[in-house]
Amino acid sequence: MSEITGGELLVRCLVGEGVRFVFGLPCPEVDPLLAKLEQYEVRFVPVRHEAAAVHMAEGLYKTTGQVAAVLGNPGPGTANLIPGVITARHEGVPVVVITAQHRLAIVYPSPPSTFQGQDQLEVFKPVVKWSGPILSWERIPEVMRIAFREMWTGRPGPIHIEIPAPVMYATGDDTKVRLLAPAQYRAAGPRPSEVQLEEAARMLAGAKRTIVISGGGVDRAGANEALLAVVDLLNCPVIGTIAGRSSVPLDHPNFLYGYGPGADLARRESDVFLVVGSRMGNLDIPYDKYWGDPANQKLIQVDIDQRNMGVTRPLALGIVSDAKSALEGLLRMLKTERSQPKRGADTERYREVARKWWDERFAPIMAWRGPGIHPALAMQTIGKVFGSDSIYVADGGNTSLWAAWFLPSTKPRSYLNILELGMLGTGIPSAIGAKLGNPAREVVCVSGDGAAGFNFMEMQSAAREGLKVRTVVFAEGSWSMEEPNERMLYGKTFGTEMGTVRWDRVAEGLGCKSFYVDRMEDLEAALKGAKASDGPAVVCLKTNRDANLAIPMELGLRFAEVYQGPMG
Ligand SMILES: Cc1ncc(C[n+]2csc(CCOP(=O)(O)OP(=O)(O)O)c2C)c(N)n1
Ligand SMILES: [Mg+2]
Repeated sequence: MSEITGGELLVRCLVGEGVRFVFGLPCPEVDPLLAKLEQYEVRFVPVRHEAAAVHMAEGLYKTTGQVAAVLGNPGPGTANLIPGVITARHEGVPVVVITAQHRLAIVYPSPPSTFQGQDQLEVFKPVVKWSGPILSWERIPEVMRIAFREMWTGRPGPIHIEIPAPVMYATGDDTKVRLLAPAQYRAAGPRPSEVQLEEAARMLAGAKRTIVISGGGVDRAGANEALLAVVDLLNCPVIGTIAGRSSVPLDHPNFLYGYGPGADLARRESDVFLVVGSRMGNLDIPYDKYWGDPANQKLIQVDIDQRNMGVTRPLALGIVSDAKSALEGLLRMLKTERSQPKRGADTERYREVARKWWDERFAPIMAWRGPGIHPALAMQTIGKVFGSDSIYVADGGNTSLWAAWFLPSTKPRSYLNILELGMLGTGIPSAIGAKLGNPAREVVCVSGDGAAGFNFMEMQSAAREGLKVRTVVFAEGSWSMEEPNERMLYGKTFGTEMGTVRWDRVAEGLGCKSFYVDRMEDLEAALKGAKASDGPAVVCLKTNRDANLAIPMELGLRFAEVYQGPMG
């Protein structure tokens, strides 16, 4: 028998769930937990803003599948967590949000006299999957089990527990509590039924033309290999959704870019769709004009969450399942189907349309010779220097569009962008989380200068923690993405002018290696310098403002339809 604190018991629960990182700031109310982290080999990473703590957890999870915990002190630290938590909720990122609380005699309700007092449970309820207090030492393991069950039910997301200081400091006999391993209190899955798999295989094998659409859920489930095996067997086109960019290799022979006429044609001609790990949200413009007439199509959708089924396109068969087991099961069934589809010719026809369209749309950019630096060409150079094995984190407005189009194909789980909430400022902290989880890999954050400003101070966290994160800031000095609407409707801009920031000089002050580039011919050397730095590095890239605004018209219009619905 030994007496342990509530803080230590909580750490044991976290470790049992695979938590290896805690992000946040210290405060007396959580010190019993912090004091024990090292003993349990959990790394505490202090931050410069609590929202960034959650974005770090997001980068770690998206690249490794590991869940982290974040901390907020009573009052302000907890309030600061909220933008990060909302982002995680939208992104389907599981995070353990731990908020501290004062002694119970002064909360719920907090009288106006309470310093840093707020009834935090009510603030968090609408933004997390589940929220609850732990009011006694004895209940810590049980309440954590409730929280983790909720976290992993359906689409994952943040859960919130609140622990008042007296419970953190309370001690109890550790032989009196039972800690259960995850498999002892929650089931794996959900799994597909054999009947569902048979039906899906029959539909696919009997189709005239099939198409596979791969969403971010494929990355999250580690189902990439199984997905490609199904694509290879069907020899049909595969489209990655906007959020699922790294779920399929862009250089796969069956890959089709989703935002152009090649993919439109493929979708319209297909009579059976297999959609995996995607809600077919507005960002993928799931409108009949691009996706075809649902009356002629059968949609098979595989998703971890019932709530994502048939949201924008009607279903023929919905399979609520973990993507990996569904695809592995489907592969097994397809192999036993007698009729094996052969569709290579169609795929090549679509790819030819896509290729021609792409080359025409981007020809002016490829021919661009200045003045200054074009963000698209800069992205290509970044890809050349950092290659296909790096983890890329994109942040910003137009900057993140150039990134999506011109950064290289990546490995699974290796292209991060906040594509559900579109929260600017996540890039740098997310890259830090990614680097913590993948110390041997290069992690490169490309960021708009607007986006960079939100959490740039975290580059100091990277310096302090010795993390070789590379950040390239596209510093044209504007909130560019907001300019076209102002110009079009009012003939002028307002509020988009940002002023000049020398991000390299700021970075220097934060303890990073820094580079400034305003000529294309110097870019490669600066990037190589950043890559060779033995600490975090920042490249301030002065790009051409007009070039950053010159999104090809047709693509710009498609993005407008994300917001406005189908036009024309
Ligand atoms: C936190 C947040 N505030 C505002 C917006 C709206 N918004 C979307 S893109 C954008 C401009 C981004 O500017 P920058 O990061 O410099 O990228 P650029 O468009 O200039 O390439 C803004 C303000 C947002 N998505 N997130
Ligand atoms: Mg900008």
